[in-house]
Amino acid sequence: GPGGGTGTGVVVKTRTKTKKPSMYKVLMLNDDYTPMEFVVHVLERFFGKSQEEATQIMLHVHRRGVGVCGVYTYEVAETKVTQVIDFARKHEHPLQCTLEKE
Ligand code: TYC
Repeated sequence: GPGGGTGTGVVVKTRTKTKKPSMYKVLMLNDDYTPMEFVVHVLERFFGKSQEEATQIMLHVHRRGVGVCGVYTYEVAETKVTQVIDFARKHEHPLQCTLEKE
């Protein structure tokens, strides 16, 4: 730190400012085909929502077209998006979700 050294005459500045990671919203998109119960299941399974919370989010997306599933660091958010799209694909549903920087 200021005035500090390593004992070898080399002064090392201690950095105390830490950068908070950028946060990313995972957004769920509405479509005409994915069953409502499937979307609720996805929100429970991948986003840790209760059945009540999941139903509210699903209905919001159904009515408004898009809704927030959760907010995560980039790597976690990207993993959720991939997991949801792969899971929907496996069940032959067109459900889509995406990332948005906060
Ligand atoms: N609109 C779909 C239906 O009527 C339900 C749905 C809700 C689909 C949310 C996708 O992200 C979604 N079956």
